[in-house]
Amino acid sequence: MIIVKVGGSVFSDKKGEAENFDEETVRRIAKEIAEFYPGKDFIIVHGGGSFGHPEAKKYGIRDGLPEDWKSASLKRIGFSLTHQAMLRANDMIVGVFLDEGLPAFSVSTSSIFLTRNGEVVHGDVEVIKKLIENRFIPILFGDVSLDLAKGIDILSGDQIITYLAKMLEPEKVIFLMDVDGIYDGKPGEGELIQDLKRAEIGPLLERLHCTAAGTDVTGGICNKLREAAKIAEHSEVWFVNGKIPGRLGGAVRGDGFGTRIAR
Ligand code: ATP
Ligand code: IP8
Repeated sequence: MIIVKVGGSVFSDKKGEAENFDEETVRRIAKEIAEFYPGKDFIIVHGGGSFGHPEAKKYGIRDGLPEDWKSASLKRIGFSLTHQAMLRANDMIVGVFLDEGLPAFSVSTSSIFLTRNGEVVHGDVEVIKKLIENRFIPILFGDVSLDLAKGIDILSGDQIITYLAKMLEPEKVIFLMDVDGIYDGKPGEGELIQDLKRAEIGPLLERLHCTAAGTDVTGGICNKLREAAKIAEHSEVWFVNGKIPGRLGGAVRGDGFGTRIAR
């Protein structure tokens, strides 16, 4: 089984207008997956991109539900609007996969996961296992979540993958991003790291100043790297450029160009 994260930076321009969607890239990703399916099982998890992040930020979903009724009422509306934005992204992605003849099936994240401060504490993986057994391609997504500590929160696609990797022990996890992999510094300034060891992730986070919060509601590359360190206990991990044809296929075969964390 291979888990592919289609980053929000791949299917949309996160700095562009709200809900912009790069259909051509998603179609090419679906075609690359079709080269390996049904020989291999896939689970797709996509991120928020220009759909979930702006809404989540606007309504301060990560701050949880406040005590005061009036502000909590507005947050509840924002919680649902953020989810609806994610459903629209998911609908477009699932639509493209179906169009390419792949049996994609949408799994609404907030209906099967509960979090505590953004970390999964409960997940109904039985549904996902059964979908795989019946040869579907489940498509999950970063979403809002009901949270045991704060009432409500955001669950990143990256945290979902950590949980799935622990429960399902996939052969590989492939993160598709809009850059060639993980850089030792800012992309374009630092060097691309092709072989990353799990033990090197802590010092890299410090070099990338990952103690400070980023602009992304789920923490951007810092969150991804922290989760990758946990995922690598269960699976090989790749970070490749999802905008460039063939990079996903290369990671699936194992001879790809990008960053690899061996198990
Ligand atoms: P989403 O969370 O919406 O799904 P995503 O999974 O595509 O998005 P981001 O959280 O946006 O990923 O992280 C990828 C971005 O991180 C890239 O666009 C890249 O420019 C940026 N980035 C910053 N520092 C680094 C680095 N050292 N190595 C790789 N990418 C980096
Ligand atoms: O982009 C975030 O998921 P991510 C989901 O995978 C929302 O971190 C709703 C912002």
